[in-house]
Amino acid sequence: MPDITTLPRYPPAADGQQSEEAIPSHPLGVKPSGNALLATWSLRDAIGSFRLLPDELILLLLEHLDGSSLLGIGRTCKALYAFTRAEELWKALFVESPVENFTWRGTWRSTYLNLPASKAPVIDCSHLYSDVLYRPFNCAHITLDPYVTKIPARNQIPRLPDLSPEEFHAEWADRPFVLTEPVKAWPVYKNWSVGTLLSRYGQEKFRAEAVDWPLRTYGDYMADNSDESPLYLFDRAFVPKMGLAVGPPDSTPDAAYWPPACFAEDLFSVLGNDRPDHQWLIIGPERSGSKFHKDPNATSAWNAVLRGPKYWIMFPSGDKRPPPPGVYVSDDQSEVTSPLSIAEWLLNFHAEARRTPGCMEGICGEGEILHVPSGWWHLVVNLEPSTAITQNFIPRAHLGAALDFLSNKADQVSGFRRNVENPYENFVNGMREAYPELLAEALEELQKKSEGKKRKWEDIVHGKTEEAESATGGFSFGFGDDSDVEVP
Ligand SMILES: O=C(O)CCC(=O)C(=O)O
Ligand SMILES: [Fe+2]
Repeated sequence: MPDITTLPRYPPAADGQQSEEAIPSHPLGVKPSGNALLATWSLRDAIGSFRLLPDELILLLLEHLDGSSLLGIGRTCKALYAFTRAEELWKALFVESPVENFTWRGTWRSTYLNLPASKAPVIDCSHLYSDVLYRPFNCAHITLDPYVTKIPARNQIPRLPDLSPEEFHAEWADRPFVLTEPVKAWPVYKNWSVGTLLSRYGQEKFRAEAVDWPLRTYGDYMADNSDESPLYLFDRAFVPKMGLAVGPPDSTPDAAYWPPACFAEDLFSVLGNDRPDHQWLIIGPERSGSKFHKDPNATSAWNAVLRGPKYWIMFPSGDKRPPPPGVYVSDDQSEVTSPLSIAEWLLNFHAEARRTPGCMEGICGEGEILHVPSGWWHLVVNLEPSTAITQNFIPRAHLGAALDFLSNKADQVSGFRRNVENPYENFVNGMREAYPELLAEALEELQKKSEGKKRKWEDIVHGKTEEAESATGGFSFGFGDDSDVEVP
């Protein structure tokens, strides 16, 4: 019987053919559902009443079982055994009840059961046809190359040696770019490697999504896992944990790193210790990364790669622009939904994204730093095991956006300590003291924007005012685009 190894629902992207040899076969031999069409029988025939349920539902039901029940049901037949090998089940069990001392054993199942990976039974499930079981395996093994090479010239994120603060504020605050020079002078760029970090901080715990693991354990995980969406170390407390000094080298002689001059102005610094989280250490294996999102509180960011290049794909946002292909947002933009994993997004949406106006793409290599302007969507994937530092900041060009966010999206404001009761008020007070002119300009800009919206609302409800009519030279009913109309 021929093998249909490419899933109909996951066709190779038009710009990137996945060769069949690139993806090894599933460890239990499970095949994509399409193969069932030509099969004379299936392991699924033996699962009794479960046959009536779609695979997704079987997996959902199994999510309610504890470890020993999963082992038990897995002994009843080969098909259910294959279902109980789904790594997401064991990852959830492990993360729900963390243990203090454990050894990473290559898979979540082996780690949870504390058994050597070699003890996991290899049972032939080659007569099971299931996209639900095959998909995560497929996504964990696609080659990234087709997606991150042959970037069309019009999409290429500009690359420059360095920028002065004046150049940045005048021309670049709204544009992504890569700087190739400043990070090369950082001691952390020169001295950090996985080896040096492990020997100095191996026992120190760092946050990786929902778990806090010693760096040594995370290193073991990085070196040996087959996760579709690898656990990503993202620690906001690394500066005190690692005892680092951060600051300009002239005033901080033992500085480990410092923001490049063009990013040095950060208006959130007026909040002192009451500012929201703003610096993170990011470590992850190849294929780890960040799904599409915009950075918090309308901040801009820089992301400096110390080891292992990152591929970035970015889109501007705005009232009249849809989110990137494959990304869905709720009306108030508070909820963002996109496909399960980065690999799944690449397989299904990358080709369309590359053709979409506004798309910017690039690779930020070791010793380089990338600028994420306020409000831009971005998806990032590590092309090799990677170490990076990121910092969020408010440049003067985006003060208005930050004030607007803090005052009008108060429910989406994030990263402040719980005892900071009114971030907007604190920020305005701090700005009034330190930069009164900048604050006045930004508030005036916001006032104008809000009057424009009010006017538009009035126009919709009451028809255009005479003044507005004469300005546009005629009557229009005004329902053409109400996407940015807010009730005053
Ligand atoms: O390096 C990455 O994965 C990107 C991080 C990022 O986008 C963020 O910190 O907001
Ligand atoms: Fe981000």
